[in-house]
Amino acid sequence: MPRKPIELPKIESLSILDEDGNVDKALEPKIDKDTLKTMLRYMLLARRTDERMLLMQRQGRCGTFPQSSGHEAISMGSAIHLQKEDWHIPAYRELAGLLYRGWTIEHTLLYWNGFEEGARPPEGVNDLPVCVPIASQLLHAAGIGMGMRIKDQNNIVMTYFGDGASSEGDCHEALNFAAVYQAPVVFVCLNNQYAISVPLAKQMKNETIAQRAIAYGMPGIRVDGNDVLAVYVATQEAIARAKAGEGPTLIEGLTYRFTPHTTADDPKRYRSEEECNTWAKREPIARYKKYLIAKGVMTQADIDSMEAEIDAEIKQSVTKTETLMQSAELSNPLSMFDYLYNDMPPYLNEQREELKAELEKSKKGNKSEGQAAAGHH
Ligand SMILES: Cc1ncc(C[n+]2csc(CCOP(=O)(O)OP(=O)(O)O)c2C)c(N)n1
Repeated sequence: MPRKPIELPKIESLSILDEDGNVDKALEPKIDKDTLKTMLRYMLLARRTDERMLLMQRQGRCGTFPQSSGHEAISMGSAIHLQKEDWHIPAYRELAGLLYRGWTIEHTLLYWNGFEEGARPPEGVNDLPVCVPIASQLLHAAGIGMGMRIKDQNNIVMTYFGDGASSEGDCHEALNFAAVYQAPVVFVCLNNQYAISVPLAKQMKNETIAQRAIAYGMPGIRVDGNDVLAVYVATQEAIARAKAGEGPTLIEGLTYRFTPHTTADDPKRYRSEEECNTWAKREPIARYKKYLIAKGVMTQADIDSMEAEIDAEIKQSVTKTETLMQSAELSNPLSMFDYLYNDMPPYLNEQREELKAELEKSKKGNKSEGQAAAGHH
């Protein structure tokens, strides 16, 4: 018996808008002006919120925060296609898409300050909240997609994960199940080339993440993740396949994290300045602005006033949320028990009662300390 090569599908890479803002006319998608502007608006809103969150963390006004600067094109170019009944299932660097889906700056601040209310989806969308346990959201996405297929619903699931997440067992199980059940799921990998300090080459031996799609029996593509038009096109094609009953797609967006992993990280210990500078030139928002101006969709003055509006919106939301965080309803630590179970297991009930008693005791203690202090004066 002769040895014969097995023919496998080819994996493409796609780039439409280069880092200088030049567009490949043959590949340029037709997008109406309002949609083009909306994409810029949410990319900018995410970027400015991200920068503000960093400042707030440094001032002690916010907990540890994972910044999303640099990831806006992947998030926005894909989320823009979603209808309300579709599912948006993020990890934690999809701020642009979250804001577009109706999650607010208030949600963001509450979530990263440890308030459960920040994980409550806005009215009218089917989304899941930010997910920090790496790759666990992919199983939810696959399961929801399988459910849609069983119920014959014509919606899709768009889910996101990092390059590090792609080495988790959960990711493998989700991709395999989604393929076997032809679930309408678009798996979008934000390949920013590092899992905290671990570079991609130390956790996988293949050239691209997209090529893993072949092994699962689904289409895969690598796109320039800093090119919102390429992401737009690849996700549009994937959604069309999912809606036609042709199952899931794996999209790898090659990008870079311009910031530390979180506010608790120092990337200088594992990345060179030269590398950061090279990638800074490939940043997604600057090239998109150039494109919009060259196309006559917006002027620089239009963009400036959009940015000013966004800054005012952020300022207002921050003030409102900080007031809310002082309110009695939100600052009650007992609320941590409220959102896990419908019928709480007895051991958690016990813990709740214990905490309640402790809180009352310390409240009384504070009062008498206060009285004692007042007495001294
Ligand atoms: C199940 C699990 N294991 C470990 C961690 C700790 N952790 C937080 S972020 C991270 C790296 C994730 O890297 P990647 O998937 O590439 O996403 P990125 O942060 O680069 O966007 C790890 C290991 C976690 N959150 N969840």
